[in-house]
Amino acid sequence: MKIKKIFLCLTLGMLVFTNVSCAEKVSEAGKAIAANPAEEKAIETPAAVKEVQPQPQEELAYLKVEAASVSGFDETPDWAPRPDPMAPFDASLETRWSSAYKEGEWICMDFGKPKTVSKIVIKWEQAYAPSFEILSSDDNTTWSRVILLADQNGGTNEISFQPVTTRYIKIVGLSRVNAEWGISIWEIEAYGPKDKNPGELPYDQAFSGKKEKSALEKKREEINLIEGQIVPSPGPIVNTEFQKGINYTSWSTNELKSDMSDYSLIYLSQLGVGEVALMAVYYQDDVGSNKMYYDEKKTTSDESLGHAINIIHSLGMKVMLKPHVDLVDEEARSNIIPSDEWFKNYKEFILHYASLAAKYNVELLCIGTELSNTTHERWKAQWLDVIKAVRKVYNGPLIYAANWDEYDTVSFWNEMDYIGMDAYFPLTNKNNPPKEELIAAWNKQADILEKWLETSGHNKPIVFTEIGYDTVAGSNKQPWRILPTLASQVESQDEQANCLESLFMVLTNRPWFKGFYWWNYFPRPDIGPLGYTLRGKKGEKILSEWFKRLN
Ligand SMILES: [Ca+2]
Repeated sequence: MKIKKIFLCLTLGMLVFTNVSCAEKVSEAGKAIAANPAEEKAIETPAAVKEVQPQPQEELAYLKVEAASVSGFDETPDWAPRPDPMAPFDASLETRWSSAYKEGEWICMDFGKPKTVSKIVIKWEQAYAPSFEILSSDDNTTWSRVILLADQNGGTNEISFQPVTTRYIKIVGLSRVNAEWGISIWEIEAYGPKDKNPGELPYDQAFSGKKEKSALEKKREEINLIEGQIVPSPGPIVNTEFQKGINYTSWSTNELKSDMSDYSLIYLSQLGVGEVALMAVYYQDDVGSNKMYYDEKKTTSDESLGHAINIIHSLGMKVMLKPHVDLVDEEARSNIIPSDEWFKNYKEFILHYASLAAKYNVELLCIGTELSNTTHERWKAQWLDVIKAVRKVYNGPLIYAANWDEYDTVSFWNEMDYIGMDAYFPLTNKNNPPKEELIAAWNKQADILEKWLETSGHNKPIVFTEIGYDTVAGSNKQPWRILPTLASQVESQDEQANCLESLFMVLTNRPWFKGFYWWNYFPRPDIGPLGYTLRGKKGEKILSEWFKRLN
């Protein structure tokens, strides 16, 4: 974890500090400003700033926060954590505050009475604020600026300053690392001189109920990864095996090597998950572009993938590596217009991941996802060339993830070990249909697939590389859709659970069906209630019961 220490002290009424290189980054302290700090955005230049060595550290007491309030909450259906202003004050890196997607969002902590504060620690989620200010107030109305910081890099900020006696402290985001996001914080800790804060408990005792390590933390300690070593596979995926999978999705560089991700993978292994699909996402500007590229802010790094694969293998689970191409303009990847140049670049992209799969003992490689416009007969020779090259560097089985409306035009199924489908087939045209109707719908769909296997002559097992339903009423009607907004949706854990149960009930009886990968699970445990994830929901019990029963 990145730790940035900022020491600050007040000399002759003026801020002085180290580790902050330019004068523009800090303003004068103690200046009363507007009650709505978001309105004051200008970064002030102090008259004079003198760098000094940090003062010797006093013994500090942890200052317990009694209450908190925030300017707003993230309302994204798939991503948003529970809207709890106290989430950054619970000593848990599994809970966080995520703001509305605006500038100037703030979180305010209330100590319940005046306390003397000299240090704030902020543990940012990946949506950090490069510039932010810390304000103090005695009445939650009139605010004074304690410090303003710019050019920060997220991770953990440890901010020390001359003690201020205050009941309220507010942290105001002044910029966002990604303008498409809000700002988000796992934990905030406040400290002050021990002699000025009598009666405060040490941090550990303030959260004595949390002192006990969680089962996930204990299990993580048992996993001993040695740097540079690659964990062997627990065994190949064989043809007779029912793949009990989930898609484990991250759209950021380092998330898959975080402790949080390790805990989530342990959690998944305890549910009975047998296979974890990991994405590697490259970006292409639009459907007509010939080139897909690694995005340094969003593509999961090879190091993070390697770490996650090692953890998954340590837990006895297997891996499907599933590279994706996402379009920057958010058009569907199924509309990509291929060319020989596109295939040349695609081959390079997929060979990179074939090599990574070989290196880390990955059990199944998906050579493409929902590239409908590239997989029909017209481009068969190009795909055969890609597949031949992949087989030279990777010995394990291959699968292609066809979109639900694409599978019958893919020209290279004969070269695959499995027929993969992202199986977002519409089931009924009703909200919350009775389970019997969902079972009937799945039987009808299974018959269609069975007939297609017979008539096409493809003697291969089918695996659903993706299948999933939002946790909302009507999710079975168009399971592929992306929810527009939270506000217009009605939660339905029942419909999601019934869709999953009927899938199990029907397809486990079809001998050609060899499993599925639920879309989706996140490394974060605190994902919003309406999305595809099953974490903590009714459907998860069904998933776990069936997974533990199968094989
Ligand atoms: Ca927390």
